[in-house]
Formats: sequence, C-alpha cells, structure tokens
Amino acid sequence: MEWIHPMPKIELHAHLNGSIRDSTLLELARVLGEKGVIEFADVENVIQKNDRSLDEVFKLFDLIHMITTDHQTVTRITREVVQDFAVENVVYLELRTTPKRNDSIGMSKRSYMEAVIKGLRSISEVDVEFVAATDSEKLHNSCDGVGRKKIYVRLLLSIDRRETTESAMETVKLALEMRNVGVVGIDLSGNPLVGEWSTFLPALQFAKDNDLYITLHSGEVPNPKEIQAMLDFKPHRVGHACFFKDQDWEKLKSFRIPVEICLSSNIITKSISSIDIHHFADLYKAKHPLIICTDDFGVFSTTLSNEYSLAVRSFGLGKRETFALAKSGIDATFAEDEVKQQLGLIFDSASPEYV
Ligand code: 6MZ
Repeated sequence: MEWIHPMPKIELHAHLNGSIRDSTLLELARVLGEKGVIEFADVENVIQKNDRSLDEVFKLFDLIHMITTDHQTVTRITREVVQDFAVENVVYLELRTTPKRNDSIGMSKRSYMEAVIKGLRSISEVDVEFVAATDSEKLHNSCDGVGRKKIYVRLLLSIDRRETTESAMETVKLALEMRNVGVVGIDLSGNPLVGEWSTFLPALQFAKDNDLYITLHSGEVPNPKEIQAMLDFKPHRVGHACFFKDQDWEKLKSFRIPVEICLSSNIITKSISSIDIHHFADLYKAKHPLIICTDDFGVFSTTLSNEYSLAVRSFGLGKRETFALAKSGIDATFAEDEVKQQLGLIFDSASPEYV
C-alpha cells in the first residue's frame, strides 16, 4: 500500500496537544524532570504506553498540558505538527486546540493562540497558507509554491467540556476576533463523561449565529439524550459517533452531517470493540459523507497514512475508491470556496496515479 503515503490527504480532526512527537514530549519532560517539576521516570512510562482507556487518555492530556503549556512550547509543537502532516502529504489541515489561560505564566487564551499563529508563521520547510486569500496580510514565508510542498491550514478553537458557559463564550469571541488569521470554527471536546450540553449550548449557538463552523465530539460514550440534542443543533460536522443508535443514525443521515472517523482512537480507547463492527462500513456503504482522521497521532502512535491503510485493509477499499474517499473530504472542510477549488485541482492533478 505504498500508494497511500504520496496520495493527497485532508485532515479534519487533529488535536494539537494530542499530535506531539513522542521525542519532543520526552525531551520536554526530561527538562521538567531535571528542574524537579515532575518525576521523569513516571512520565516516561505513561508517554510510552501504547494501550490506553479513554479515562487514561484524559489523564495523559493533563500531563501533556503540564509539559507543553508555555508560549514557546506551543509555538514549537504547532510548527512540528504542521510539518509532520505536510510530510504525510496532507494538503489541507484543520488543526484544533483549546485556548488556555494560565495566570502564573502570563498566558491568556489570546496569547496562547498567538503562540499557535507564531508557530504557523515560523515554518519554512513547506509553504503554509493559513489566512484567507482575500486577506491583505502577507505571510513572510509565502512562496510561489513551485517545487515546494504547500499545506493549507485552518484553525478550530476547542471548548473543553470542563469549561463554564462564560469561558466557552470567551473562546467563541476569540475565534471571531481571529478569523483573519485562519480561525474558521469551534470544536466541543474533552472528557465525554464530564460537563453538560446545556452549559456549552449558549456559546455554540452564538458561534453559529455569527457564522463560525461547528464540529462536536458526539457519542464517544453512551449518552442518548445528549446525542439527540447535539444532532438537533445541526452541527456542521460530528466526530466519533461511536454510540449512535438507530434513531441517531437516521437523524444524522437525514441532515447529511459529515462524520470525522478516527479508527485507531476508537479501537485503542475501546469505544468500538473491534474494527470489523466499526460504523465506517455502514456509513461508507450508505454513501454518507465521512472523512478519515487521526484524532491524536501522538497519543495513539499513528499517522494519517496508517489510518487510511487500516481502512483499506479492514473494509476492502480499492485504490480508486480510497482516492475518491480522500477527495470527497473537500466538501466537508470549513474552507472558503476558493480553497476548495484549489484542493479540487490538487486532487485532479494527482488522479492519474489512482485510477
Ligand atoms: C475528546 C479529546 C480527544 O486542545 O490541548 N481531545 N476530546 N475525545 C478525544 N478522543 C480521544 N482527544 C483530544 O489538545 C488536547 C485536548 O483535545 C481534547 C481534550 O480536551 C484534550 O485535552 P489541545 O491542543
């Protein structure tokens, strides 16, 4: 399946802090260990563990956030994550992250996001296009693209399910202010066992009313009432959908809401007990819009190519079908029409390899 790696790909469900290279995480943990802030040996074991329950994943995120949440590190991991996706031949990336406030180091949600933007600007190995083409702001590293890789990057600001309505609203307002630097929407994520839908609804509704795109982690654990309420909200996409029941599928399909599919994540966290019963198969057969994504390539030790090969092996997709599936992701992006057209051209020029 050597054809999967060079194939142009679209990534729509990737959490910044879940997509850190193990080597970077270990390097940063070692430094904190030397300063006595953490016990490096404990951290090393947790980071290198491959098999994690959903609960353990969220404990790991708390640890990762301790290690990574300063401006300089946020800039570094943003740069590395985008570089890693570009190496994977991802041509369009929607990267999501939770803006964080930490008064003790002078970090506000805005300064956190500015550190992310600084990371995008600091990439020189590939051309990164992250502001709308109509925006007058010019990128210092913008090139003509000839002979160089180019990756479109758009940002989603995540609301963590531990947040209050007020804090969620602050994130939405920040997203509105940062539209001119590539922010296109809002994600609701975090431990699905924590928080109530009604807490986030006012901020999500405000975001929607102001034309931000919305994607929701939905049905990562069984929660029938919340799943129905989320679908009634008509988000622009949902992620996971592992515990959807017949009535949920019906609604999702009638609204044509695209689903972000994260195979390794669902299997490793045991949200789905075995790949052969994964809802990918049914949605694919029903020609429902879906897109293969990594979720957290660092935490789940995967790559987008690996996720595609898992789908190919598990569901018997051919080369041409896989290419068509990857290309169909264009319609599910939150990008401007002009970018969608450009992506269409990129896929069209690669298509002779995949017939
Ligand atoms: C729900 C998840 C997640 O935002 O700090 N996150 N939320 N389900 C998942 N599936 C396993 N994977 C990641 O990235 C890490 C944060 O993303 C969310 C969690 O809130 C996690 O703390 P950022 O860049």
